[in-house]
Formats: sequence, structure tokens, C-alpha cells
Amino acid sequence: MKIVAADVIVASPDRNFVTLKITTEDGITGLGDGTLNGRELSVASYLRDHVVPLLLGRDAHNIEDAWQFLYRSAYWRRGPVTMAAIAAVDVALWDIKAKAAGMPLYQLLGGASRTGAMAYGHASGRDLPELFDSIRAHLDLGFRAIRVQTSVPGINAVYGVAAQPSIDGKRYDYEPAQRIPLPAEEDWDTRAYLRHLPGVFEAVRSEFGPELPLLHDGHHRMTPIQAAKLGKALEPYDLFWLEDCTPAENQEALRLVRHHTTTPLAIGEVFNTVWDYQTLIREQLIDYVRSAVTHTGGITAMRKLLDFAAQYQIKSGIHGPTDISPVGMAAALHLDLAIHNFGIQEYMRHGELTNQVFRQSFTFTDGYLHPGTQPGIGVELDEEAAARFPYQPAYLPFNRLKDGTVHDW
Ligand code: GCO
Ligand code: MG
Repeated sequence: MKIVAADVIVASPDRNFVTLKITTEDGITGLGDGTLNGRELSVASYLRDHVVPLLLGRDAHNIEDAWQFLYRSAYWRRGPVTMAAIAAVDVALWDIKAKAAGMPLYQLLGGASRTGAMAYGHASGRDLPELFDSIRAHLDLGFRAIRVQTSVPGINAVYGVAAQPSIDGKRYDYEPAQRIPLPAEEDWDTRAYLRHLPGVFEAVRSEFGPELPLLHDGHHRMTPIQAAKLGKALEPYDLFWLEDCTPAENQEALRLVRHHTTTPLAIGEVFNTVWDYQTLIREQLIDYVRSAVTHTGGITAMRKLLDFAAQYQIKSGIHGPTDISPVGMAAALHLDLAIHNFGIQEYMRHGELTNQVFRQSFTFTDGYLHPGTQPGIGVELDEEAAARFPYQPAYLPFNRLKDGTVHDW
């Protein structure tokens, strides 16, 4: 089944997305997501200039060979741009194979291991009343697990907290990338954050009870000892996970955190290969693998990573913000349904314009996501609609401390 065309479509409904569409001589098409927030054009160029010419004429069925060829023939290895480009090809080829087989992708991955993938939603608030309203809105939407992010007294703009929360929770509150020509500077103060957060979770637990699974994203802001301090302080509130508690390029840093706290840890949304996890998984320094299919080389690579994690009783917590396109989200859901060591699936609902461009067959019902039973991954791209939303420069913010030192955002 020869590849006869591969088109890179950059579109910006609600936010920027990079989509690869591969077409075979049989007329079967497959979609892959190559969206990398703030670096979309880099991935688009990597695909157009260096990958598409290599795809034409290849047998679309040979997915493993395509992956190994693209990973090894480039000579330069790993990195978010490269692995997002490889992911786009990989998911598009799995989409094609499943369509050719006339079955949803999860059937090719071993079939369903569960009836649905439990999702978590993002509640946030500038103060407790707003936060409680946001939690209630997400519970009303059916979410059975909630991520909690709040403002911190003395800090002007904090990750994950919308300036204007939509109390009804019916649209995504906080799109991290801002449509501006250069990244915006935000402030930060870790000690103020560490003083404030335990009280927020105490209030949330007393309002919503002990059962509701609660998650929190530290977003790389703490040193290992600060992360240990927070993990320990949050133990009475029984979090489902504390995410990105400290930058983990030095994987051994998590030994110190693990030594001090039993709060479950999730890491990896900024990682892009299994090598980033070697020590974390082998020494069981984390409990959840956070990578997105889109950023980690696709289904082929993500399956290997999650199977490696499964040997150490580590589960999936696949990254699912709005900067993972509906194509990347659908790919995640097929894996979520099939693997044994599923943990939870992040779900930030896309905006209305995005849903005009990407027609999706996945569903969110009573707190669970399901990829649907359409052949393939179950997403179709409306290219005419996509053309109505050209790329717009957009960037994630960055942090500086009060003394001006740049800090992790
Ligand atoms: C999450 C992530 C996001 C990132 C965003 C960057 O847990 O969903 O931390 O909010 O900030 O994906 O593009
Ligand atoms: Mg995160």
C-alpha cells in the first residue's frame, strides 16, 4: 500500500495545530498530530523539508520500519521537534492500517482492556469561592477526577489559573499559549506557593470530602527538597498525584523527593523518549508516565515506553491539554483502552472552532472517555475549515523571580 502523498496542514482555530495527512495509492488517508506548543512551525518544517520526501513511495503498512528509519536515518536523535514529527508519521500510519483493517485502532493494539478511560478535568480559581465553583462545574460535566490549580497571594499570574474563569466550566478556561509575538513574562515565588497550597487542599477536602481524586501540577517550579516538603505537606489530603514537582532532566533528583513523601508522583510531559525515563522507571521514582503520544514518537514508541513502565507497576497518565490536537487525543485514547497499566487520562476540552476543523468520534460520558469504534483513530480533518484559520504566532509564558532570575514556568 504505497504512500502517494503527505501533506502538512498548519491551522489555528482556538490555537495552533500541526497535522500530517498521509494518502496511499488505495485512497486511504491517515492523520497524525505534530503540534508542539510555541514551536509548531519547527515541526511543520521538519516534516515538510526532511520527512515527507522520505515517505513517498514507502509501504504504509511498514510502521515499525518507518519509525526506526526516521529515528536512525536523521543521525541527530531525540528532542521534542524530531519526536513530534516522527509521532505525526507514526499515528497517521496506524490510522491507515486500522482503516485498511476496518477496525478501530485499539483493536490492533490488543483490544479493549476496559470500558472507558477515566478522565481528569482542570478546575482553577483565583480564590477559594472561584475554585469551588470551578470544581462543581467540572463535577456537573461528569468528571470523576479533578486537577486543582489556584492563584497564590503576592503572585500576579500563576500557571493553570484563568484570569477570567468560565464558572460554567463549559469551555476551556486556561489556554496556556498566548497569541502574542513574543513570550510574556510572569512572576513567581516558590516559598509563597509552598505556604499557600496545603491550606487550599485542606479547604477542598473539607468542602468535597475524602473520596474525590484530586491532582495538582507543580509545573517544574520546585527544587527537590521543596518538592519533598510539598509532597509531605499534601499527604493528609491524599492526592491522586503531584505532577512535575521538580525538573527531572536529572532523574536522580526524584530519589530525594521519594525518600520524604508517599504522595504519588507524575512526570514526563516535556520528555520525548524512553531514555528520559530510564532511572525514574527502573528505580520506581514515579508512579505515572505523563508523556503525550504526540511528543514521544507516536503509538509505536509510547506503547514500548508504557510496557517498560508496566514492569515496574507504573501507570499511564497521558498528557491531554488543548495543545494536543484531537488527533493526538484520539491516539492516546486508543492506547488508554488497550494497555493494562492505564492510570488516568488528562482531558481539556477543545474549543468550538477546533471541533469545526477536527471531526472526532471519541466520546466523554459520565467521566470516561472512549475512542469510538470507527475504523482508524476516528478523527477526520475538514481542510476547508482548517484553511479558514491560518497560523498565528503564540507562545507559552516564562517566569522570573522577584530578583529577575529566570525560573521554570
Ligand atoms: C498539563 C500541562 C500543560 C502545559 C502545556 C504546555 O499538565 O496539561 O502542564 O498545561 O503547560 O501543555 O503546552
Ligand atoms: Mg503538566
